[in-house]
Amino acid sequence: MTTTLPAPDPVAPAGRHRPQWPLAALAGLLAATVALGVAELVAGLVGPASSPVIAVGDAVIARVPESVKAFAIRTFAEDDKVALVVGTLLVVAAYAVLLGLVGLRNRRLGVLGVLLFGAVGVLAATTRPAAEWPDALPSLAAAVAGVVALLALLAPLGGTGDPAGAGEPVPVPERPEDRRLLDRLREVLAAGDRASDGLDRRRFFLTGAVAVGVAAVTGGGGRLLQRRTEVASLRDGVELPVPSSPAAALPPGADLAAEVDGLTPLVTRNGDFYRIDTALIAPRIRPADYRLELAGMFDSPRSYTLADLLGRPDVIERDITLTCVSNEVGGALAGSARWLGVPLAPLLRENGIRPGSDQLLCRSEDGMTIGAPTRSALEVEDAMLAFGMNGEPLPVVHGFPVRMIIPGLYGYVSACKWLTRIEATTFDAVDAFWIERDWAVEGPIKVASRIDTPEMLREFPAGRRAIAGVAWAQTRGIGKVEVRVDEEEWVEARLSPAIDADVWRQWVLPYDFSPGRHVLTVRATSTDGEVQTEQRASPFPAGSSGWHSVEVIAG
Ligand SMILES: Nc1nc2c(c(=O)[nH]1)N[C@H]1C(S)=C(S)[C@@H](COP(=O)(O)O)O[C@H]1N2
Ligand SMILES: [Mo]
Repeated sequence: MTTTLPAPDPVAPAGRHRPQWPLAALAGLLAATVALGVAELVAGLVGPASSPVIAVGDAVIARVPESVKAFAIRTFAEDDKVALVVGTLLVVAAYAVLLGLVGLRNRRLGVLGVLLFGAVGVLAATTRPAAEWPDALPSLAAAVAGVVALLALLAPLGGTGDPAGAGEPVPVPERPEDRRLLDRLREVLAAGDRASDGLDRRRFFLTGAVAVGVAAVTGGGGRLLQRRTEVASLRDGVELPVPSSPAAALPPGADLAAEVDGLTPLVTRNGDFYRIDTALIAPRIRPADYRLELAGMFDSPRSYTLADLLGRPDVIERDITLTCVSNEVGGALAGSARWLGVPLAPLLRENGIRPGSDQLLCRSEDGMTIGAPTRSALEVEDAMLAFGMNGEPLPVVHGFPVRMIIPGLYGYVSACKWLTRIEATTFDAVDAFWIERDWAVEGPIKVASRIDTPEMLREFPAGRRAIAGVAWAQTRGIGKVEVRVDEEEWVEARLSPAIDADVWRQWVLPYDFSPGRHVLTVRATSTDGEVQTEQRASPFPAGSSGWHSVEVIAG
């Protein structure tokens, strides 16, 4: 009868060996760093959105439930994308450590793990709406580099380089002298392991240093390449037309922010304008390649180049406040800009838009779909295709080269950025992206007001001080803003001059603060008499409502 003993475990050898698993974990991390570095380099050649980190992040955004998205926007505000990239990297790091540990025991499994990682990258990069096959290259290159790096880094650590024989039970010889021979063999092998320990470490750290170098050079080089392909420089070459219908110059003193510290400026600078979209990397469209395609329920749909749009005789310039449906009461997801573009209605009519269409399904370069009501596009004054923002071509993150703007509708049902296609259709026929996710089909902006200053819970000297903020009711205009301090009567605030019904108005109320805590509340009324509702609603599914209230401290 033969009994069997387990083979000596090469990972946990007997004796005074220092454990190898921390080095194996490090090997996994370094291999991942090399893989990501190489991926960035190839992405530099193929296009930034093909980077596996970006592609996986994009894929996550497209698939997470609304509640998680809302949580991310709430928690990280506009850093939500940074948070996602950091989160993706943390998951990759944890997976890399695991692969290092698994690989130490079983190379084949380790290699398989790296290939799986590459496959996820390939899948994410090639299933994006605008994907082309070269988008798979960064992930493929990353997988190859990852395998090479992992094997090279694990080699000095020993372990089961050849999984074929390792781990299999060795029959225990029946003759005692054979058994002694086997034991002796094991001792010699273990001694050899110990003797080579220092040497192996040196080789490990040398290999590790090479890995860090490779990762730094490829990653850094990739970043540089990616920057070189930026469209930002092309944007500078776009020459904006002079509007045939310019916006009136702002009257002197129109911007009350000049007199009140902490009040939101009347016009939001492009760099300060809130940004909400699902694109980790904003689509880069070369002006010469741009086409706007009309499709669906038109009698004679055509397509437009950027030059076609810029060259139209009916260019308008308008001040409009854009608002996000995700804005919380008192939130900052609203901004005002001077937009330059062509009015939508004549363009739609020229192409023979059919009366049966009630939805314009707008598609962006990155595959996003935004469904705007056809009636609003035709009837809301100043609904436009915008190509200019505050005197510049649209910034890349705000939709360069062309986006839609419809005053009075939240961005998710009107403001499609990187707009490449307008399909005249019906709401019955198709659901746009956010509607599939159960946001309201219609998104009229609710009457809203916000207190900017004094800031919540930041102590200021008691005495006279301005309470101030902004209020908006696009298409109707703000007629009145009232402020209540503690349980006192509502008092009407002074408003900034009315510029256009589509722009917010600043409001200011000087107040004598007694020392202590005070609760300030604001409510606005539109020019057609709708008082901002006190009824609280959260942003999902049709926009937040309720009065903005802050507790302040006068010292
Ligand atoms: N292509 C595209 N367009 C988009 C979005 C998007 O995710 N993708 N988000 C919309 C939403 S929800 C809003 S509020 C506005 C925000 O525009 P901004 O980023 O220029 O402020 O863009 C809209 N247009
Ligand atoms: Mo939005």
